[in-house]
Amino acid sequence: MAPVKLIYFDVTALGEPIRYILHYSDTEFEDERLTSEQFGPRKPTFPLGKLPVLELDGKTVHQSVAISRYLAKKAGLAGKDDWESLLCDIAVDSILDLKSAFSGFHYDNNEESKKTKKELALSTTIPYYLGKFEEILKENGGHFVNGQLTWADFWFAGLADYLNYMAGKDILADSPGLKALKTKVEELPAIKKYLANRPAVRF
Ligand SMILES: N[C@@H](CCC(=O)N[C@@H](CS)C(=O)NCC(=O)O)C(=O)O
Repeated sequence: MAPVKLIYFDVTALGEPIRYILHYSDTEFEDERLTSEQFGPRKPTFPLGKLPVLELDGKTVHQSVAISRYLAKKAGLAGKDDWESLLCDIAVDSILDLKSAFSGFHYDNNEESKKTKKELALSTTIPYYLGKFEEILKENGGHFVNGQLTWADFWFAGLADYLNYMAGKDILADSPGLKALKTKVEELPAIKKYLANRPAVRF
């Protein structure tokens, strides 16, 4: 069988949840991490010129959420029926909405509007989402979906450091449920081993 390869940048961001799922499911894979210099000439070779990209079964696929959902189904991390699978999708899309609140200011090159957007996001949208997520976790035994570990938990835990990096602070300081979930995922033996050996990352 052709080897599995994940190609992403040498950062966490959209690649990290996929790495978590691959490690958790004990999938042997090459974790290729490109610098921006290495990415440039290879960009046209990727399906939409973007990363992450996964090579498996001799095929190349892209889109981080679609890749995660596919791998999660195979790993038993996508809920036990169609309904729970929908709940996982809702949670991941909501986590990505939260991420958009951060990228909205972080990638703004105008220092003045960046500052205004950041202040607004950190005082309104971000606490709103974190508060809602805390409620969901309380109702679901500390997980996003029905008291069980799913790929939604991996998405949150895998993205959290990137969100902290964009905010420039610990955004989970007042969110004990989310903090505990992040720790729970990081303490899973396969994830713990991966994190202990992970190459140095900028975020
Ligand atoms: N919807 C895509 C977005 C992929 C994406 O925007 N990737 C960024 C890195 S996070 C990228 O490849 N940027 C380089 C470029 O667009 O040239 C996904 O979730 O995979």
